[in-house]
Amino acid sequence: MKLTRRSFIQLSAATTWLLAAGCSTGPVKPASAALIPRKSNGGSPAKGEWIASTCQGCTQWCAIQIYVQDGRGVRVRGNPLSKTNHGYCCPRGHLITQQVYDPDRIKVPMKRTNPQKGRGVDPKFVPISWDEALDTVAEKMMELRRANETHKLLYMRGRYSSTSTELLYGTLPKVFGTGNYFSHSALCAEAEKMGPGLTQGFFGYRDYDLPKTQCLVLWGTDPLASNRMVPNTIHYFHEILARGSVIAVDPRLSNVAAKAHEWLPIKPGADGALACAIAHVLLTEGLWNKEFVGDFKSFWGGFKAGQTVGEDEFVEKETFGLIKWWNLELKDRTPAWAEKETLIPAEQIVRVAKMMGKAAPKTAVWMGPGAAMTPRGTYSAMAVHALNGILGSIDVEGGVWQSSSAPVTAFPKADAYVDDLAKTASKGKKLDGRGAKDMPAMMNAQPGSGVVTNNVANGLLKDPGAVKVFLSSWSNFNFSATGALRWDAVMAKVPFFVHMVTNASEMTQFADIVLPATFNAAEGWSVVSNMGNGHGYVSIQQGAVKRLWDVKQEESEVMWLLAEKLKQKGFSNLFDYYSKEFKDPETGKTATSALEFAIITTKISSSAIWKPKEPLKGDAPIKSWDDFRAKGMFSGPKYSLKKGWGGKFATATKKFEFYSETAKKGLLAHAKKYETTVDDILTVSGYVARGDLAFVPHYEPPKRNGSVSEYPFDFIDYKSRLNREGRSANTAWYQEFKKVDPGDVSWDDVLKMHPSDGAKLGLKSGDRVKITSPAGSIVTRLKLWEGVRPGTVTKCYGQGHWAYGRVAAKDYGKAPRGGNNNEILVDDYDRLSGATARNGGFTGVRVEKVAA
Ligand SMILES: Nc1nc2c(c(=O)[nH]1)N[C@H]1C(S)=C(S)[C@@H](COP(=O)(O)OP(=O)(O)OC[C@H]3O[C@@H](n4cnc5c(=O)[nH]c(N)nc54)[C@H](O)[C@@H]3O)O[C@H]1N2
Ligand SMILES: Nc1nc2c(c(=O)[nH]1)N[C@H]1C(S)=C(S)[C@@H](COP(=O)(O)OP(=O)(O)OC[C@H]3O[C@@H](n4cnc5c(=O)[nH]c(N)nc54)[C@H](O)[C@@H]3O)O[C@H]1N2
Ligand code: SF4
Ligand SMILES: [Mo]
Repeated sequence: MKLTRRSFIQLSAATTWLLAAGCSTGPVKPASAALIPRKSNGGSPAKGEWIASTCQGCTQWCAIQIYVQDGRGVRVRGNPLSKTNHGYCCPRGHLITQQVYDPDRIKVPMKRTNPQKGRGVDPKFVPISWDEALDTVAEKMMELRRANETHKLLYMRGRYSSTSTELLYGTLPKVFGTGNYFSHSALCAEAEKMGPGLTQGFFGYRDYDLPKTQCLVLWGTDPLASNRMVPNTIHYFHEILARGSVIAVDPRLSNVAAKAHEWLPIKPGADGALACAIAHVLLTEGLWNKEFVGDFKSFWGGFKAGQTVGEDEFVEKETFGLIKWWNLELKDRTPAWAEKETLIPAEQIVRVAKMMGKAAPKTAVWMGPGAAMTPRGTYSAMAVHALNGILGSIDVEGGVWQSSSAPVTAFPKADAYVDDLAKTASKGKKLDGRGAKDMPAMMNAQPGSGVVTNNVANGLLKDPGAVKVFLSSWSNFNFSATGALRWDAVMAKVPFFVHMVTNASEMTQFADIVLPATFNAAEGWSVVSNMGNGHGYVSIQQGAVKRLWDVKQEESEVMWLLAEKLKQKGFSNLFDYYSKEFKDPETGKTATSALEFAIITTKISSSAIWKPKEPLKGDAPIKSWDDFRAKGMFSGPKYSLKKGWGGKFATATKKFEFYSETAKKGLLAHAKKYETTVDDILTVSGYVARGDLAFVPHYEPPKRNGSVSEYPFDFIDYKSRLNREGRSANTAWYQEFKKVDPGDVSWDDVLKMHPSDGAKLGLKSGDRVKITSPAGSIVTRLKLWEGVRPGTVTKCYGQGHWAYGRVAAKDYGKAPRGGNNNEILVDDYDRLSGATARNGGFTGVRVEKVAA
């Protein structure tokens, strides 16, 4: 492996492609014509083939195909076999070609030569070989092992590719010996899972029977543009509009709100009040679903505003605690009361509730982060999701389903390779503060089990010596995390930071070693699984295009090479594990190179599909690995209804819980750990509920950072239709088409304000304005827009990069294009889940004109 850098690059570029195309695994076969119902137009008259892959531009993880000509990817479409995207990708899928060929990608490993670190400080990166880069990383890691302080290794992942992430996130910390490994999921949408979790025992993302839904309620989400299942929503949305009703609950005129029959521009953070008022109307109007919820024993029974009901008067069927919920919370939640909290007219609340009730159970309430990723979001997520319970739409035709899955083979166990040092070191206290008295983080109703991603920065600010070596991949917390400036402060102090990414974005500016990553959707190897439209599926990533630069997949290839280096330096456990346990399911052979290792792991994960022990239900059988590569995906059978009915919900009572014994169990356990009461836990964690209210969905008034007098506007953040999470802003198409986001303009970043507020402040469209919150301030352009209510301002997330590349930043490394919302959004949490708040107007801002 002694090569000059130049010959190394040439060699690796050539062999990479040869290996990817040939290797021991056979050539990539194009999907056969019979599989392709649509006419396959190439990008040009030149010959090419559609190669299956998986898009990871959002969490739908669509099965796609890339049209490849002579190794170069030129077009993208949905995999025609997909039952979830129907052969189409959303607009972001098409950005893949620009992202993979982004001229600003990191092309070779680099090391920092400027010891000083900070925002705007030039790292003075110089190119180095992979050999030198990994040698340096391994040496730093070995110093930790020699000093018995392996827990001072921190690994944080941002986005990741389904199965291969296990080799990094799952096994590196375990075998090396650190408990300090964290996923980005608490920045993502964890609070949302608490809604179905604490009522239904299902802590996951839901599926919706869009082909059969009569009434679709889009609550705090805009799935024509973001959230999950965008292509499926685009596919069915017009049909639902034509045959039934669509209701959007969003403080901003989103894409779905613009097309919906009813738009409820709710006061930010007041979702719990609206949900409870709708529940109140459904009950007082007799519109609850009798088959799911049950009924009064006597003909004379009924729900009357302000009046309690005796628990023995009502017999529930699939649910638990309806009467407790009514008595504790709902009886006083009248539409007139809710109008004051939500600013939605009482008559509209009644009208919408009746629409929902009449279409039930074919009413699907699609709850998204807008109602959940807020400081008290657990309870509003519960309240919004519980409407599905009242409507009986849980697990029925036209309703809301739990997820489906298709099989994936687990990797061999690593336990035998975990030594005593690693075992002891992994048990230490975690840097994210999960399970602290004021941070119950009770994912799956288990206190202390949820990750608190954004709190790692606070942990490090308090104890800068806690980490000596920090590895991170596919992440950009200096941009993507609220209170982003904290990350600038933290990262400037980390002694040794290794970033494994495609682009030198904000977080990379603090790196000591930069390892150029494959752009996984086009260049990586992995098996990705997800579900949608009633089917679970698995889909392949198989290095569809030729790699132009000296990049490696961090989750597999880099792990192999790093393990090799650690072995050379005296710690062989990781390499022994990878090289002995991972066997090609076809040939039984173990890997001899990094890329072979990546391919073998992909084969292992997918072998459940092409080498099943029992015939699989679902798509036609996949006959072999080659067949799987050609087709690229496999979908399981259609969702079977009423999964949880008949006492099979995974809750404490096995019923759908309107009174959550599940939440109670978790909260009592947490209180016991601190020898205190649930009331005390809720107080220190920032919730207002006391007593039994803690266990039912209820209204918690919005928590706001910043006083109304100093910061008069509620700030609303949302995702761009073109954001591939934080990763597409450096493509010209992103900038050029930015105007597709309602109210936005191309190549710019506008703060939108209601014209009446503009008039009051003497501001007009085009003015440069400073937006200031308790966390900081950013400068951008103003646009007066009717799509937001007075008192609320909104700006899309995604712009404001000061690094990332020459398109995204105005002046790379120095000046941003627009402003990053995360520099003004306050670092705050829904502490019951540990999720970071970004919605619900929890940050107050003021807006002032500055010189143009
Ligand atoms: N204000 C605000 N903040 C948000 C959000 C929001 O809506 N508003 N959304 C939040 C959500 S839901 C999430 S999930 C997080 C995401 O935030 P993060 O987890 O931090 O991930 P990204 O910002 O998407 O990742 C960016 C980095 O990944 C690198 N990269 C791109 N493609 C690849 C690849 O294929 N492989 C590797 N190894 N690296 C790659 C790029 O160099 C880039 O710097 O952001 C959160 N932050
Ligand atoms: N286009 C696009 N799609 C994506 C992604 C992407 O980056 N781009 N990322 C994927 C990822 S990682 C995730 S986690 C999901 C996230 O799923 P999304 O549904 O995209 O989540 P958010 O970006 O948080 O969107 C919040 C929505 O809630 C609204 N909102 C804000 N405050 C409130 C409030 O107080 N009440 C109500 N009712 N609504 C409010 C906002 O206007 C916005 O429409 O999206 C995935 N899909
Ligand atoms: S960005 Fe999401 S919805 Fe769009 S094609 Fe990619 S995975 Fe599918
Ligand atoms: Mo996310």
